[in-house]
This record gives sequence, C-alpha cells and structure tokens, in this order.
Amino acid sequence: PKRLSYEERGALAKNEALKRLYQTMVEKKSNLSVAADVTSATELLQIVDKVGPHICCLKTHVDILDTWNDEIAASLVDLAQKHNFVIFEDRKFADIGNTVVSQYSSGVYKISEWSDIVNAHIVPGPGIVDGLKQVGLGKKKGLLLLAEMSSAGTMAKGSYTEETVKIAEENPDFVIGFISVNPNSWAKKCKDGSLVHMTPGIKLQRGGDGLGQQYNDPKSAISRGSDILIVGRGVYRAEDPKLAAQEYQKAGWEAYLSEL
Ligand code: UP6
Repeated sequence: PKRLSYEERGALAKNEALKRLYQTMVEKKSNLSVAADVTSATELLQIVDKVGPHICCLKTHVDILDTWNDEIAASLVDLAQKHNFVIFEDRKFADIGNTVVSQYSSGVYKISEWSDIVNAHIVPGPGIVDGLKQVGLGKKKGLLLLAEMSSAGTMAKGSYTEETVKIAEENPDFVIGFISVNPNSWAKKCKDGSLVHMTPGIKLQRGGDGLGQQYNDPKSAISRGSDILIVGRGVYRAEDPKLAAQEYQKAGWEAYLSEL
C-alpha cells in the first residue's frame, strides 16, 4: 500500500489527543475539519450541531466571537461529545514560552480548558513548545506546528518548514503533527509515521478570496500528503452547511481511500 491507514497511524501515536483524533476519523469515516469562522456565538453553536455528524474535528477562532463565557465553552464540549469530534482552537501562538503559558491557560478564553488541540508558529524557537507543553501535556492535549500556510507569499517554506519536523520529533509526547499544504514535498524526512497533516485552503471550487487565500480541492490536497481537510467558507457560507459538510466528508474520504 502507498500510505498507512488512519488505523495504523493511530496505533503508532504517542499522544492521547492524536490517538483520539485518528479513532474518531475511522469511526465516522471523516477526515473533515470544519472551520466555523462565524462571529456570532449563537450561530457557531447552531452550525456545529448541524455539521457535527460529518466532522472529525471542529476548528475554532474563539477570539472572533461576539461573546464568550464558561457556558459557551461547555456547550461546545457537549456538542463534541454528542457528535464525537475533537476541538482544535486555531490560536496560532507565536510568543516566548513564558507568555504562551499564560495565553494558553488564562485570560478570558482559558483555551486549555476546552480545546483538545492548539497550534503554534515556530518563529520564537523551540521554547514555545516547552511553554505550551507545560500547560497541555498533563491535560492530554496535543500541539500542531505551522509548517506551511495556504496564503500567497507565505514565508513558511524551505528550511523553516523543515525545522518544524525537527522540533516535532523532539517532542513526540506533545506535538501531534503539522498545518501543511504540500507535505509530500518536505515531510519524507519525518521518521514518525503517526504525525498528522492538517490542511487549510480547501474548496471544491478552486481559486482565491481576494485577500491572499489560495484554494485547493480535496482530492489534490490528499494526494499531496494531507490527512485532514480544513474547510471554512466552503461549508459555513454554503446555502445548506450540513449538506456541504456531507459533500466534503465524502470527497475527502474517497480521496483518502484511493491513496491506500
Ligand atoms: N488557515 C488558513 N491558512 C493557513 C492557516 N490557517 O486559511 O495557512 C485558517 C484560517 C481559516 C481557515 O484562519 O480559519 O483556515 C480557512 O478558512 P476558509 O476555508 O474560509 O478559507
């Protein structure tokens, strides 16, 4: 076979959150993560309840919401249990270790209390991973490193991208994978077969958004080595978000099966 299955990858995983993610993907036959980037908290919960059955992972941007409190956090966690998905807060941490400790655990959002996965840029160096790990490891959380970005002119490329592999492999207990666009072009150096590649900039109709976003379709993203497709506007701006989620789930899963 060309690629290891999600089951096999899950068996190799050294992190609880990553094991749970693969298990969810297999159980639901879904490699779809919906980015529910609406700014109304009420609307967020409504959309999540609709698309929940079709996703393995919900990606949030908690800092775009019009309101936030413990009740909304609890509702998200309830929906995650009801529909069986993991929660990924796309916080893109980028500060020194000591500061990200507070940003991850404190403030208005207390991200470490309700999200299973967060992500970080490696601009500051490996200390950012040490800081986030201090908060997240005991709570069985996982961290994704931004290896590449989907936006035009991204500076996350070449040796910067390759450096993320090194930092990931130095932290196998906590780093669960990467945000990546074309992992087949650089991730072969990665010896840990469990690490997951999550890819934003996915839409059935390719193109862009006028603000730098560049879209790939599900099939080509998976063939470039992606494991999980992150879809935002393709789902939540669709006339029927549930139907759209179903379509992306099917496209992503068929693309995955064709790689085995
Ligand atoms: N995202 C990207 N590109 C990256 C990293 N993250 O688009 O390199 C995030 C965005 C948004 C989602 O912050 O939440 O993925 C993409 O949304 P879209 O499908 O509506 O473009």
